[in-house]
Amino acid sequence: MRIDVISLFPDFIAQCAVFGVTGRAVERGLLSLHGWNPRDHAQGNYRRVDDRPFGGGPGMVMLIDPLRSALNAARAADPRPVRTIYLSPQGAPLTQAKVHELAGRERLLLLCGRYEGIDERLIAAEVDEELSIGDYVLSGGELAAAVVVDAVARLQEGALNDAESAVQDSFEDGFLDCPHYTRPVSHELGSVPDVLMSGNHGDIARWRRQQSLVRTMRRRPDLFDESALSKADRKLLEQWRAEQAEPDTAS
Ligand code: 4HQ
Repeated sequence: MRIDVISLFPDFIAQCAVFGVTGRAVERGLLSLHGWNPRDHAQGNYRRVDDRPFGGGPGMVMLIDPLRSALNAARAADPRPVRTIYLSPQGAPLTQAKVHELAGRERLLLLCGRYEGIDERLIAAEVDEELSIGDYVLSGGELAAAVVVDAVARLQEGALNDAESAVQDSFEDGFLDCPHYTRPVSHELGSVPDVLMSGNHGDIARWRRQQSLVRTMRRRPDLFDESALSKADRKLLEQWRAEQAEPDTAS
C-alpha cells in the first residue's frame, strides 16, 4: 500500500516509517510513505500557505491553491485511484473497523491542516472523507495522520510477526483486550492468576474472554451491549456475577 501525506511538516510523517512495526512494513515493501509540502506549491517570494479568515477572528486559514496543487502532484505520482482523507475534529470517529477498510485500499492520501484549518471549499471539492482520531484538539493534523499510518500499516499482510498477531487485539472483536502476565509467577506486586498456570487451554480461553467482557462492561459501557451477547458470553458474564456475589467459595 502507498500512503501520501500533505503536510507543512513532511519530515514528521517520514519519521513514522523508521521505527517498530511501521518501519518493518516499509522495509518489507508492504508500505511506502510519501510526504508533500504545500509550501513547495506556494507562489511568490513569501510562499504563503495561509491567510486571515473572512469574517474575522483569531488564527489563520490554509489557502486553497497550494494545497490543491500538492494534492494533484501526489495523485499524479501513482496511477492507482486514491482516497483523500482530511484529519480533523469535525470528522467521523476513526474506529478499528474503519482502519480495516482503509488498510484494504491500495492508496491513501492524507491531508493535514495547521492553524485554524483549511478553506472549506478545498475540503468540499477535494476531500472524500473527514476523519477524527478523538474528541480533543491537536495543533495540527500530523499526529492524527501518523495514527492512521500506524494503525493501517500493522494490518498489512506480513507486517506483524506471528507472535504479534492482530486478531487478539482490543476492538478486533468489539471488546477490550484481557489482562496479560509474564514471569515471575510470584512477585511482591502479586501473583499470576492460577488459571493461566493450569495448562487447561479451554479454561484459559474462557477466563480471557470473561475478562474481556467484564472490562468492556466496566470501562467502556458505550461499547457494551449485553443484549447482543452470544449465549456463551452471557454465561461467562453470569458466572462472573455469581463469583462476585459469593467471593469466598473458591478458597
Ligand atoms: N486537528 N483528529 C486542528 C485535530 C484532529 C483530531 C487536526 C486539529 C486539524 C486543523 N485531527 N487541525 N482530533 O485535533 O484529527
